[in-house]
Amino acid sequence: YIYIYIYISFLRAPQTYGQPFVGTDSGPRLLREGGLATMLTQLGWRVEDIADLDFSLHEMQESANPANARNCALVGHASNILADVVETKIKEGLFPLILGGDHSVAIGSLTGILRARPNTGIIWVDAHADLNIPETSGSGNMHGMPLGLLMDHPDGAYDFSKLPGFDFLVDGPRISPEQLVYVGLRDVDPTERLWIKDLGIKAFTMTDVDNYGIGQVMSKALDHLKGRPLHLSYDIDSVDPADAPATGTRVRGGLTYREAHFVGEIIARSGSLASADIVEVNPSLSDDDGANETVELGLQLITSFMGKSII
Ligand code: EXY
Ligand code: MN
Ligand code: MN
Ligand code: MN
Repeated sequence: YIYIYIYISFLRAPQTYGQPFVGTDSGPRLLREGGLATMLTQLGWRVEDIADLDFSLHEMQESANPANARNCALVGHASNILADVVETKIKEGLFPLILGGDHSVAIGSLTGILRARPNTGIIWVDAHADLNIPETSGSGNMHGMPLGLLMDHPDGAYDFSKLPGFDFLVDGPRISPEQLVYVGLRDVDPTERLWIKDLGIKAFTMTDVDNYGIGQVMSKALDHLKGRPLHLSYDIDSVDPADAPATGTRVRGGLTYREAHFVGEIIARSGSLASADIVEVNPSLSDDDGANETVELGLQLITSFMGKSII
């Protein structure tokens, strides 16, 4: 026999500065303590579990915290670190599994992924479009901006030289609209809606899930990205708050427990998944039961997209 081991590298990205609540930074620790490594080993993966990435930044100027891009120096610093680690792990032949943290971690993970594999297809499973930039954001929270900042716009991509902490992205990789598919949208801001239409981004909302069923939605989504290595960015708030209460921006009317698993299962079956993030688990925003349920859901979703099948 020849044994081929495929390694996953968990990258624990305890980022919480992309949104206003404390607690999102404990997501990675709880997923790990919940037995993630064992669950993945049982599926046949070899697992590399490195320590939490250290995103601390000791000196910061007041100007690095503008109201329209809160904590941008901290988010930029973390993104720069994560981008380098993700790029390195991919080039070493590992599958990076990024445990967030809030969704601003995707700025770093996508940058690393695109440097290593520019033609990656991105499946963004989320209640939100995360397509703001500081100039369009109503909240200034950077977890609502990862795709907006990295998207290549016809009138010019975002100019990172004006955003403290983001110099490393001035000539960084950009996402072209056809590389992205949304699944699960139900809370989209007016400018995000305009951009989705103008840029022609493939978007499957909850209305589409109701109309076609999750099976057809996913087959259309995968078809749109055919031939590309896939990155799955799984925001736990895509799932209905009944099953995922411990998260910062709950929106009713989300994916059911089974729909959420089906998304993972069918992506695993495509054989093209090459990297993933799971984000926005925040145990401090719910009672203990809700926190445990949400962490458990996160673990189960990871095993689904990493290849667990029912039989
Ligand atoms: N669109 C809103 C904003 O930009 O503030 C809400 C963003 C929530 C982002 C969450 C994590 O996906
Ligand atoms: Mn998100
Ligand atoms: Mn979201
Ligand atoms: Mn419950």
